[in-house]
Amino acid sequence: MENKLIILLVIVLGAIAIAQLVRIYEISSKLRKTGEHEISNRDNNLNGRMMFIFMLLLFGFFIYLMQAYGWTGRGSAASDEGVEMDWLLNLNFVIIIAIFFFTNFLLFYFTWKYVKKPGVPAYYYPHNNKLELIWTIVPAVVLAVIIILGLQTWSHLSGPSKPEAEKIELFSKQFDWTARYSGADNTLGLYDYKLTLDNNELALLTSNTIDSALNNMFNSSTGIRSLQKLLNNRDTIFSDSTLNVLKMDLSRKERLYRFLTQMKENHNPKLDASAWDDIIQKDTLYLCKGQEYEIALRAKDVIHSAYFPHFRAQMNTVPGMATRMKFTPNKTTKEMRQEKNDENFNYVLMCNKICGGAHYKMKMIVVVLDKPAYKKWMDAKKKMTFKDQYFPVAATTPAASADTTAVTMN
Ligand SMILES: [Cu+2]
Repeated sequence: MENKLIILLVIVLGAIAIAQLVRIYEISSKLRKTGEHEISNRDNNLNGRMMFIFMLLLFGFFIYLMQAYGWTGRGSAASDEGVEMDWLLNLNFVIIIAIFFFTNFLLFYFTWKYVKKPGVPAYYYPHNNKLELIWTIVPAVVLAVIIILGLQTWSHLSGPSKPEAEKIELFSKQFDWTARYSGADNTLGLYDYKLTLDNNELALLTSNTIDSALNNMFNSSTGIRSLQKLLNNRDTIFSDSTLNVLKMDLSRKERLYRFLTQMKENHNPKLDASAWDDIIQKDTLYLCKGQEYEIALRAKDVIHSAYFPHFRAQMNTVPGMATRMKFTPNKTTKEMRQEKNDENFNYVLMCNKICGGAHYKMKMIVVVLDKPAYKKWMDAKKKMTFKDQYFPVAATTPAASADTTAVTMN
């Protein structure tokens, strides 16, 4: 509060001071008997020279900033795709910076060199076809080169990944990330949002998870059975509005139950295996140097954006829509720590879309390991698959078509 008052005071006093200075100048020029609009040669020369000095300061400061913050301030890329993208970005910067220096040099140098001199009239130079041609064709060619190279890079970076790419899914919700590795078969199991349960946060689709969802829909404390019981209970009298809410809830759950029954009928149990061996990983995403990753992206609630600044990779995650990206990390965390001379450095996956109140902390640490270390980590992880974690007793082969009411899993 105090600070704001002082700032306001400084602004007001500054404005008054400038007004007073202008007044003094007006009075003094009246005393000198020259009009305010007549600018002396001395003033002209001074302004011309100051323009030139300003140019030197501007260029000096620009070069200093580039030095201080390292070229464009991004640090080195940590993926093959990032290196490619940085090359293109650097080319753009070289062009932009060269033009920046060239045009600003002309602007300030000419103001100084062609400062008004007594008795020299301004040179009238209305048109030059050659010049017009040059400054149309040169930018057109440069732009065409930038666009063609850009399209090439974009189609390469967004194109399909190689068959040997490891498949990972990133599941986003307010406000965290969950990774799902595709396991030994390198195939991500299917999913359906209607199967979302506490023991199936990612809504993976298997015979057992369908049963589990059916069971929950029917038997849980807020399930169809208890709702029916409540509504049929003659001893309890509900108000009309409560009755409406209960009936709507019941009909919604009955509809979902029908969907789930259909899902169960149409489900091919052979697909279970691809979901059972998936590995669900929270908090830290482990990746392997030199391994290409094909990342499938999902959102549960609102739009998020998966942003890996060091890999130069970013893609929106959209509810109800499958998006993807790919990249190949090319420096381990250890190597990057050495390069940056920072023992605490970590790669990071951030949400780059304002997705709600705690958006700012929606991130995941990313650790890039070398091949042996990654294999060791993965081998340990393979002992705790989705099945091991949540459905340890479930059948791996075509599930016995369990009677839904007999399933005791909650
Ligand atoms: Cu988010």
